Amino acid sequence: MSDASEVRVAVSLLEQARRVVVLSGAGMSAESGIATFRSRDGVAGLWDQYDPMTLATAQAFSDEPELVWGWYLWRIGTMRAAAPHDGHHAIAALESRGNRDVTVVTQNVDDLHDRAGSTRVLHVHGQLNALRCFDCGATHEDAVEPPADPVRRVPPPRCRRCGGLVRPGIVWFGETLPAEVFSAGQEAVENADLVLLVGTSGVVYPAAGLPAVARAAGVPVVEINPEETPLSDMCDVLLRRPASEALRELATAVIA
Ligand code: BJW
Ligand code: ZN
Repeated sequence: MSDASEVRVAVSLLEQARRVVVLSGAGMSAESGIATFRSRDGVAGLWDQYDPMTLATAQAFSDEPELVWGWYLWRIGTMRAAAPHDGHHAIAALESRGNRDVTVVTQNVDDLHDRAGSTRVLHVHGQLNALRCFDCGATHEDAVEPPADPVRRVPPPRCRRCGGLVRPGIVWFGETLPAEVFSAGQEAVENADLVLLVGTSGVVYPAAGLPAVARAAGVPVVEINPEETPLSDMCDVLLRRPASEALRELATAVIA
């Protein structure tokens, strides 16, 4: 199919869909200035020699808490400075303008979908802002401030309950996803009329298994990603465009 006819098919699927699920990954936030995991574009000099995969583990935090906390504090600062783009707003508009239920199942640990106005956002990999104790799990409510000039090593805050180290409330490799959040996402996918798969490389499980859940339930999947992914073959429509552009075009076409 040509690009124009792929867009026409996607618009027609969206027009007929009452229950829409958006599965988003790091590419969704890229145009807001948040670096993806598997491309090194846009990563600040201080961190450009670090592979996020080696920092995003409980073992790394145990071994080098100041390095890992420094990285997350930098990312908290980046997230606060970022704003939702047209694609986030388009998803929120699909929900607020029209008779559609829209569920966002995001692997992203930022809050850009929420800040754009989407009201049903399932954060399957947790949220950067939700701090908790590494030892006892208590939530940590004290505000944290990223340093004005980024530094590599920062001691993590201490838990008020047990004195343990405070960690970001996200899901590291080898950790289980929040069970209720993930099963709500699975259920939303199974019961959807359409799934929009936006900006994910589709290599991290179990989230990468959700398009197959859609496929098994007979739900059409539209992939929005400038690059091919291991999930492309199971998608019904491929929009090889940046998220902001493709989502803006789809939403404009279906919102009266
Ligand atoms: C654009 C764009 C633009 C660019 N517009 N697009 C089954 C098989 C094999 C392995 C496993 C399996 N089940 C579990 C595993 C192990 C592991 C895993 O999946 N490993 C694989 C890498 C092989 N999974 C886990 O460990 C998970 N836990 C688990 O399964 O628990 C059960 C268990 C416990 C113990 C033992 C065994 C099992 C947990 C996974 C947690 C992932 N955590 C991270 C870090 C979060 C914290 C943080 O933020 O630091 O989550 S890893 C990182 O990858 C992050 C992301 O959410 C995740 C996915 O990445 P994503 O979003 O796809 O981003 P990228 O960068 O990869 O891709 C960006 C895409 O955007 C690209 O395609 C671009 O082209 C595109 N793009 N610009 C649209 N403008
Ligand atoms: Zn504690």
